[in-house]
Parts: sequence; C-alpha cells; structure tokens
Amino acid sequence: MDQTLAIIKPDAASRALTGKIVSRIESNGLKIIAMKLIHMSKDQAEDFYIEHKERPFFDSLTDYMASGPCYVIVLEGEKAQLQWRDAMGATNPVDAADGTIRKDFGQSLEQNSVHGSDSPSSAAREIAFFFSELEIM
Ligand code: IDP
Ligand code: MG
Repeated sequence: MDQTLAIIKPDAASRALTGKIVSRIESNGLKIIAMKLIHMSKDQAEDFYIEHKERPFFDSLTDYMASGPCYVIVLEGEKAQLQWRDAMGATNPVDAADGTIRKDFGQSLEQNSVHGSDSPSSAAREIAFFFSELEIM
C-alpha cells in the first residue's frame, strides 16, 4: 500500500466543501489514515512549497495557503499518489477533466481546492512535514 498527502486548501475549506471532497476520497477507494485542521503561517507555507521558491507565483501561493484553515490528510491505497492526482485533475481547473475535484470546485489556477503529492519521495517528505508517526493509523 502507498501513502500520499492531500490538502483541502483554504478556498475549499472556507466554502464548506470538505464533506464533498472527503466523499470523493472515499468513493475512490482511498482510505483516510490521518487528518487534521491547521492554519499554516507564511513561514510554514514557504517551507512546504520550497520546491517552487524561484517561481513567480511563490509569494502569492504562500500568502493564499496561509490565508485560512485547511485540512491536511494522509491517504492510503494502491498507487495512492497517482490515484489521488487523477481524482484531483489538472493543476489549472480550466484544463481539468470532467468529474475531477479541480474541475468541479477549483476557482483559479492558484485557488484550485486541493493538493496531492506528486511522487513517493514527495509523499514521504510532505507526510512527515505535517504528521508524526503517532498520528498516522
Ligand atoms: P500541483 O498542485 O498540480 O502539483 P504545482 O505545479 O506543484 O501544481 O504548483 C503548486 C500549486 O501552486 C498549484 O496547485 C497552484 O495552487 C499553484 N500554482 C501553480 N502554477 C501556478 C501559476 O502559474 N500561477 C499561480 N499559481 C500557480
Ligand atoms: Mg505539485
């Protein structure tokens, strides 16, 4: 079994879409093995997205991620990273396939409702960023 980190980003958490997104997770056969509500500081958002530090959208992205509460979730399932990214859809909601979360709920390229790790190594790093071993079932 693989694990991945999902985030219900501030735009979705603030529009009361958490239940709908959790329902998509569960109907895709992914299992929630840890979940908590957090409000990242700007510093924490910058650390989390460090791979994008040189990108022009870094400052705006990290402001947004620190703008309100979000849910961080550990998912378990076969090929969890791929499966969850399929359910999320393309980064830009305009390009996301029908039936994906970003297509249905995303508000813009930046405020695209959900995050998912893009590889086993990023999943390991991102899960350890938010959770201790004790917090994961
Ligand atoms: P991903 O979330 O689909 O893996 P990444 O390229 O890793 O996409 O970008 C991380 C996040 O940064 C995106 O989910 C989105 O919120 C934001 N983002 C990516 N590209 C842009 C952009 O060109 N303008 C504004 N925000 C962006
Ligand atoms: Mg990414």
